[in-house]
Amino acid sequence: MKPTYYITTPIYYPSNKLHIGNAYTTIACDAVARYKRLRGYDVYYLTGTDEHGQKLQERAAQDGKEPLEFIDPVVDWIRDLWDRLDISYDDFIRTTQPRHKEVVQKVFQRLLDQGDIYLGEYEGYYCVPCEAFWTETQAKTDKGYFCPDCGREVKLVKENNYFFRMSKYQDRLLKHIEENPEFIQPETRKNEMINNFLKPGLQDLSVSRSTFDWGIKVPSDPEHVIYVWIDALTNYISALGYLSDDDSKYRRFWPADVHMVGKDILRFHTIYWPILLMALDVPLPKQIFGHGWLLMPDGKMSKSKGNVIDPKLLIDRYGSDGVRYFLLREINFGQDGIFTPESFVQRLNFDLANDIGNLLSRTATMIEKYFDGVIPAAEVAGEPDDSLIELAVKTKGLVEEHMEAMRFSNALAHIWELVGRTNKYIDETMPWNLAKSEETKGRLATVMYNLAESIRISSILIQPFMTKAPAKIWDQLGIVGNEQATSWESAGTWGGLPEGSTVSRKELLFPRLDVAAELAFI
Ligand code: ME8
Repeated sequence: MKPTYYITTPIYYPSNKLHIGNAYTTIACDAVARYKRLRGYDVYYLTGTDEHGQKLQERAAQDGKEPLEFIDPVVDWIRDLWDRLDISYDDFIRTTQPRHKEVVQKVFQRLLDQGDIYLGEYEGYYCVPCEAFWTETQAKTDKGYFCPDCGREVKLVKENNYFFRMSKYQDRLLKHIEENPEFIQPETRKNEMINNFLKPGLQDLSVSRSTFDWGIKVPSDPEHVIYVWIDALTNYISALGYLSDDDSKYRRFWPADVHMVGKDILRFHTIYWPILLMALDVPLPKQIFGHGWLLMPDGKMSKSKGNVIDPKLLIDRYGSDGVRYFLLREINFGQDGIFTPESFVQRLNFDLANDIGNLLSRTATMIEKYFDGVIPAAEVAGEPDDSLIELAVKTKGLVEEHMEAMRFSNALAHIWELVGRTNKYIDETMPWNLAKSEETKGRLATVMYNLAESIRISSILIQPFMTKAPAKIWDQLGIVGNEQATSWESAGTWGGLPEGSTVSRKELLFPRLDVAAELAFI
């Protein structure tokens, strides 16, 4: 039996079309899912949409629509976005699906029956965009009451609500976090959660609302809908069939290996969610990774600032590989990073068109010219071959080391070091000179083989990040369908490229962009 790996994205609010910030998390998860599959894991990759709550109800009403009438087309748009980005998810959960609603109701009822949930009166502040409750002290400023997370004004609400006894589990959670250093990543965010939220002490959490009705009803008291975060977080187990007739996936894949989230929602995932699971006596996820923001030059992307970038626009013009590569290479995953049109066009030109695209095209051209397109056998040689080979065979291990720690940018940097080294190898060996004499034909053959072999290794290692380029490269190297020469394992050994394969130069892997024209476009 293969080892399992369960990875999740946040389930996004379909209150608007998504922007590249949301796509960023999903692309990162996709890189991990693909990487783990290549390493032989049975991967379950879950994504979906978070469809209840006051924000969505208000948003639909703005357009004069019923919630689902508004949401359905947005969800279609989102699924189309994931298709265009080649997101290899295994399941897409919508919180309005019966399979999810039934589980949420059972969970709520169980917690009510065992006394972890009780009815009380809530008075406090509510942030609709974040769907978050705040106390007077948390929300108060000199100018009024504002959400500490997003800075928007909060509403005072007074309702009869159900409450969850969070404080009962607080010490257990603190102990768990301290004893499991991998639980909250990156490390700095862990301290933030402990010092800002856990150490000051948890208040009981209001887990129902009764002043609007777009949500899952409390089974024993249908005047109340279940708080949207309790509803949403449960998706991670409802999608696996927890408490349902067929819970085989739950038994196979839970606990999750990683919940990938933006730092904005780390609090919900590292405090509410584990406590809910503890109350249900369900094992906790192994890791919650809170990554940084994708920023625009003028700050965080937001609709009101008008600085959001529509990912479909970028994909249509530059291809999904370009978008995926840029986001994973440009930004250190745990940290904030800036999207600038200049850096985007530059990376596509330098890293993709020049470095790898040109390397493939030059190599294929030379093999066609000097060897009629047939990859020749290599002869034994010394430098600079040895140093190229040494770097090529160690790159796989370095990529793996960084992928295990979600350091996508470092993993890519190592692959590009190999690509760069291979380009330098052309300058060092000067094949055009070797081609001048019959005597150096053997040396020329070795150089050609080494170039093609180094490209083969790089093309295998880029698979988690780019979905289209690897097959295009294999096509040009004549190894499409050759499982052995394209397997992940084979990237760790030199010589996997069979001599005698036929090279055929095709269209450029990545076209070179006209900087001025593209800056005008983005
Ligand atoms: O919070 N940079 O959904 P949401 C990086 N429904 N990532 C960004 C980003 C940016 N500028 N903007 C958004 C919700 N994200 C809830 C989640 S989960 C049980 C419920 C990403 O549509 C990031 O992953 O507001 C962030 O956490 C998520 O989108 C928020 O998506």
